[in-house]
Amino acid sequence: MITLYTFGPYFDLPDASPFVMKAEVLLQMANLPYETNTGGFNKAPKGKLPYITDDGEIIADSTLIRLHIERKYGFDFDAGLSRRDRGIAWALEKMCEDHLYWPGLHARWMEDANFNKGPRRFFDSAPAPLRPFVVAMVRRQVRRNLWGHGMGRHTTAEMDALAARDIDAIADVLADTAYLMGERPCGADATIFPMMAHALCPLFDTAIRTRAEQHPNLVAYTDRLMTQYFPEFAGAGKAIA
Ligand SMILES: N[C@@H](CCC(=O)N[C@@H](CS)C(=O)NCC(=O)O)C(=O)O
Repeated sequence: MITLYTFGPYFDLPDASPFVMKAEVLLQMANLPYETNTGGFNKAPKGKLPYITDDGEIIADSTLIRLHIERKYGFDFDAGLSRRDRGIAWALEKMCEDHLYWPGLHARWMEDANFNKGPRRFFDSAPAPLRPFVVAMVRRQVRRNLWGHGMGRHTTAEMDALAARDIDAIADVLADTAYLMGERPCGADATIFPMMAHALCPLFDTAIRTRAEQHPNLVAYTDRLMTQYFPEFAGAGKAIA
């Protein structure tokens, strides 16, 4: 049995992390039975979620989970795609994970209004006297990560401009198809859909959300895949939009 270690649902989304949602969609796409466990963060081998255990084997990182499924279970997430489309799908996935993700992280963690109604909630179970110190420490670490990546060295306006190009690129490739690369889901949908679900989360006021909302095809795609992979979250959060 596969166990997927998760943060759990937050912000009316299936998980606080788009990478965890990605791993869950990959498992569903490959039709593999799995259970989820929200108690694994402290033992995460790379200090991040998601990771899985599969018959005693530990695989940490959503893309390495994909490679593991491909290797161990012989599942081809991109079956039916040309070499060119496989390349485009992979490149868009990595654009989301290694570029678009960072302005989104900045908007949630560094802008006080978003932080206070969002990530601050992660620390609600910390002992009250320690809580302000833990919050400040983790927020400092996120700021350092943003700086280390490089995205955090830009102004907010510059980050928003870069993120807008990513959003537009996804909307342009998606066009009027059901899934990123056509009428069937491919591996990159497991990433693009969670990233769009997080970008469109009504709880947060961000330029990324505004940009994504300007693309009806992206909104419809996100709603459709939410219904397909996480039906219990379909329509959640819309009331507070
Ligand atoms: N490359 C990793 C990224 C995972 C990731 O960044 N997870 C974040 C949540 S979105 C995390 O666990 N952060 C905790 C931390 O950095 O302390 C993957 O694809 O799994």
